[in-house]
Amino acid sequence: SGPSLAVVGVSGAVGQEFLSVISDRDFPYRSIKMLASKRSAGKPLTFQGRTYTIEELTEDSFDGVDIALFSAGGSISKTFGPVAVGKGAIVVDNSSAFRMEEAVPLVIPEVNPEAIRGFKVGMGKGALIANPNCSTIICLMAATPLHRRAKVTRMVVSTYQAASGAGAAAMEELELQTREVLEGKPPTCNIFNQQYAFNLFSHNAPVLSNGYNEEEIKLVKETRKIWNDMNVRVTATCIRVPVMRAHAESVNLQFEKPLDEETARDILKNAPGVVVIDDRASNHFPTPLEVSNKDDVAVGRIRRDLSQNGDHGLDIFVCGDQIRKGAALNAIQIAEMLL
Ligand code: 2RA
Repeated sequence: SGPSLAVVGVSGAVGQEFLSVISDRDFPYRSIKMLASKRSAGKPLTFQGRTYTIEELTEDSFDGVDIALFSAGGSISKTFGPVAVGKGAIVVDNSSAFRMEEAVPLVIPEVNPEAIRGFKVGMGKGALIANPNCSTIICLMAATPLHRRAKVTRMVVSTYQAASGAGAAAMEELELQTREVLEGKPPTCNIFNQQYAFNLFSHNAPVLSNGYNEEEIKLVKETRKIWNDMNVRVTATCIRVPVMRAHAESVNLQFEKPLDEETARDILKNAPGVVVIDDRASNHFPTPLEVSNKDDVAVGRIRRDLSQNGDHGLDIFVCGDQIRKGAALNAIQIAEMLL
């Protein structure tokens, strides 16, 4: 029983994580189609004891599909998302293609579930729901519970983004370069145009005329849409760091109402999908390795922003698995809300 699923981009890092999360959460499905590019079509794929053949994504891939999970890049979503919707499927799209469209809900289930109230499998028509960018999800999982209490007026984010955000090939290249550098060999630079191992650099997304890159602008725009607050002031600096699959983010928050660090810590301890790691005595705070392959986002370094007067500012440090909560888990949680 359950919906008929399609996974678009099943060979990629997020596509594979969709399957892991479906298994981990016993997501119910009547059938599941494994869809990918021509390059992967025909290959066998074993999932939950059954062997599937990966099918090439075509316009006919969505007949009878109830929920289509997309993570195959923006152009595939732009081309095939509307096709799937036209066939009556509800598309959960991990790309940025439709996130800022007025009619498209941009959803983090713990943050703004009301954005997809009424969306249900079998509601008689297709729909498209957008999964936010990973750095947005990870940041807002921690910032939103505080925003709900004291209303964030300004947020400054510095991100330390993992290789996985640039895909499986970037993770492989980081590993390869690390070996090469340790062996005194020149690093292989195919994915990024500079050495990644033992280095860090400004995020590889295109840089706009205002000097921000697209990753930073996503954080600004997606935060405003998800919080439904066009006045909140957000700025960001997104950096790529030599870490495999979990993003880290330093977040400075300015509030309309006072919010002291003890109250903030209590709010975060009770926030869904968040775990507090904030042990000053042992200097133990969130790390990418500690959140990798886990569902929860970890937050720590919770402290009053001493550059602000009174209790109107907080600094926090957040880590979250980019492939899981940053992409696949969030999408499956959205799909669970459609059942
Ligand atoms: C990145 N957020 O980390 C992008 C990919 N989703 O590069």
